[in-house]
Amino acid sequence: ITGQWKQLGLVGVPVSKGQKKDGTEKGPASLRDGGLVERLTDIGCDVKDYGDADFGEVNEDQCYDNVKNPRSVAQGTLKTADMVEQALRTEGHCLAIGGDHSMAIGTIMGHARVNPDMAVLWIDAHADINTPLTSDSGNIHGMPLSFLAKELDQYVPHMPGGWEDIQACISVEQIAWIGLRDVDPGERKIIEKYDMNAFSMQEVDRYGIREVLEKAIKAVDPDGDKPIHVSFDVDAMDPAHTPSTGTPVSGGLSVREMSYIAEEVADTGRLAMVDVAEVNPNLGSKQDVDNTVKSAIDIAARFFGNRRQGLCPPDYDIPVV
Ligand code: 6HN
Ligand code: MN
Ligand code: MN
Repeated sequence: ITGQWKQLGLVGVPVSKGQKKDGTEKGPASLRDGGLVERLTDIGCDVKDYGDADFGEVNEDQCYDNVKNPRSVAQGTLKTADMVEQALRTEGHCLAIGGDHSMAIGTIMGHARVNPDMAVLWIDAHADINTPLTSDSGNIHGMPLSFLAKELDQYVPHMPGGWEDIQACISVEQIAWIGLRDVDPGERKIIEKYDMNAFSMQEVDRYGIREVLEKAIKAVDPDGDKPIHVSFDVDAMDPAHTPSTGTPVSGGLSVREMSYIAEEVADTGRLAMVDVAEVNPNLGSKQDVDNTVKSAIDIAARFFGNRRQGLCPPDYDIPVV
């Protein structure tokens, strides 16, 4: 048994306040309506849907310096963390569907309560490690890793409205990126200063996806014994496949490269949790939205056991005439 026939908790994270475009709050609904649960069930997953984390409404959510909507994001993050923790403790595996990528503050926080030594694969066009002070946009979805990495604590201001309860829970060594092609200067500085494991599209072009994935996993899980958390931003893929996303960047991962990542990570047998972030059904044409939802569901299913070589349930018998 590789990745399939898994007990799986599903958690919706309908956050959109981590960036400025409305629509990502409908990401979880668009993935559910697109048939996500049926697809996972079809490949043998036993899915328990925990519903959506409550992001409610925070009135009077003033910026903190340039950081937008800090209280709304913090409060939803704390709820997300609790739901993810519960799903992981009960089901053993969890799929979190967003939501902008600020969702990962909560999912990784919740995951760290269960598996503090997890390895994180961050599959994204962006590094998402701006601090509130290096960020030009003030959008929290570009900052999640700066709140999560202990080494960066000194660079992150203590914000009000729930952030008191959000503590860095992983180390820079536990993180590897794949797919980068739009990295801000402050982010690049952090990557270099902490000698972090960053594989941009240049490395994908130089080594091919096989070697890049091998290097990335070796870097964060050298002995092959750590639970793996994949944070998959759909903008890691080329916008040809996932156009309905807030910050598309051309020259992304192909369906084949992304499928390979998902199949190989599933094959490790150590995949604990996947985030699917940045699906925004408000952006693009109906066709764009359908394509984006389909790509996201296809890849999520691959992480949890669907393979290009085909699948056969363990009790299948060839019908005899
Ligand atoms: N994402 N680096 C840019 C920023 O605003 O900090 C873009 C971030 C994109 C975040 O796609 O999850
Ligand atoms: Mn991104
Ligand atoms: Mn991202």
